Amino acid sequence: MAEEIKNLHPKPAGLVLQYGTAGFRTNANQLDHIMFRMGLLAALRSKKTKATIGVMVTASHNPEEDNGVKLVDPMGEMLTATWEGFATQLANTEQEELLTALKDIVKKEEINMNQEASVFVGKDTRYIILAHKQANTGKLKDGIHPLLSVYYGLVTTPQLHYMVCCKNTHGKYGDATLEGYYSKLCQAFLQLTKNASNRTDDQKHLCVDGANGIGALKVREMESHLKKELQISIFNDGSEGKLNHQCGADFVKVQQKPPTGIDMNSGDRCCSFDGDADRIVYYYTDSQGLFHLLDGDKIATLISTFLKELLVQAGLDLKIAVVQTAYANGSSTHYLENTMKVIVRCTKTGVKHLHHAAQEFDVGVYFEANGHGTVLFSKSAEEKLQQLAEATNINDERKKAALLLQSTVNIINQTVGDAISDMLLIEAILAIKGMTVQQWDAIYSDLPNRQLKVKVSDRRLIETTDAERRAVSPAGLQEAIDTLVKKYSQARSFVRPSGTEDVVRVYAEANTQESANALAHEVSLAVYRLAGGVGDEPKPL
Ligand code: G16
Repeated sequence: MAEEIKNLHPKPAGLVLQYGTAGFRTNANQLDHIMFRMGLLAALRSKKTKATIGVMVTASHNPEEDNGVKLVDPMGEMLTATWEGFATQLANTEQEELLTALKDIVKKEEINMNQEASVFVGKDTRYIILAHKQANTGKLKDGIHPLLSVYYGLVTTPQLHYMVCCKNTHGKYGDATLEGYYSKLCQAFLQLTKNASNRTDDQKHLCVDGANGIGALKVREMESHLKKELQISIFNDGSEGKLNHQCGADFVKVQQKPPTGIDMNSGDRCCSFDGDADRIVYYYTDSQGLFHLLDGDKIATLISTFLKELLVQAGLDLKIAVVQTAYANGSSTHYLENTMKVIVRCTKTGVKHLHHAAQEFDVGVYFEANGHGTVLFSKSAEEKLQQLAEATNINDERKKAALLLQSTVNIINQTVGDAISDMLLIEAILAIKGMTVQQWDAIYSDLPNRQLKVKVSDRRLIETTDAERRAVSPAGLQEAIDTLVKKYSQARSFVRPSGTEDVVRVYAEANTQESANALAHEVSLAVYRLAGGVGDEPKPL
């Protein structure tokens, strides 16, 4: 390992950063040494796995002044937990210890340093928004030998995950190019929508809020492949507004209102991506001007209903499950378990946790309420599907269902939640079922809910258990939450430290919006008082 790296991109003394829910995220000015060190770690991970590793430079839903970086493992999945630990250690090693810390990883993981490394690098539009961040790409490149890497330039996060998987499956998953990605997904979309009865241009129309991020650029690139079967009006394409500011999936979900910058008429079907296009939520306003949100839970319900019906028609006995987090609306869990009769699992926040839980089933549909999710098909489920689609001795109904399921597999980006792929799947399902966004919304009614953020001096003081549904520290907090929840009907509340922002998140739901707001506020106050709140006390909503 070259001695000269010792002095490159020094770490500010004392700065401590954590590889969080989705990599490192903080103000872009603090990331110089992180980019360099993650370049080095990616090269080591590649040598260890003898596969291509991805490095995505993004801070997704965070405000424009933040940036971040995360590593992508060989099958396009999130970095494995042990290596998240190495990433945190490496990030926090003081400069003079850097070489020793790297050698430690090499020793612990028994890495053959003669093994070639291969790294795919992508970035979202934060780089072009703030000129000084150009420097960060340079730092990353310093960590990875130029001959060992492929720079994809501007891509969405899920596109980079997809490329890594394509490369490591030697093209079996698809071509590791943007053109390959668009043509695989759009061909599947066109195959699926052949099964829809004639649709008007209005029915084919969708408004997309690009969050002023990369998603808008990529939807434009893809549009011609859709042959006008989906007609998209793009808003917040980055030409004017600020990234994620008053727009995008996170804003729409948390604020429960439409983004600014969108021109929507009552009844129009609309969706919002987040800054790096790995999340999507749908919405519309009704004739009374009332806003209706169709979040990750409604998306999971639509997709799992569609898949379950097709599995029955195809006569395939495959185990299907839906994976959610504590943020899932109580009504969605109730509907899935009691009406749809599917298995429901709850995991900690972070798609890496949902992804692993979904892998335990033949068909695992996983979605966070914030719109981050996808569907996983086990290898054996895909094989059974393939056999059925090729069978000659089955009736037309089974054959049709098998072919629809095959196209569904092809439209989905199984590596990670992907706003573009999810959008195409949802549009195809609505088209095939001849369903309006209002009919989809009416499947069940959400319990009113509210999310808030509380600033504390050290959010690590809050520790949770039971898939983040209960707080074990600080002392007295869970008891306070339990007492508050008892005051309201159909109520539930929990708190957890964010892994992407320096805040504690508070979630509350109850039978009325007033109660959900009041409960969220009271729980925020409890967090503020018992967990070292900073700044002003939370005010009632
Ligand atoms: C990331 C993760 C998501 C998570 C979200 C918020 O999303 O990929 O799984 O739900 O952060 O996490 P937290 O509540 O810990 O801040 P994104 O879209 O920002 O990459």
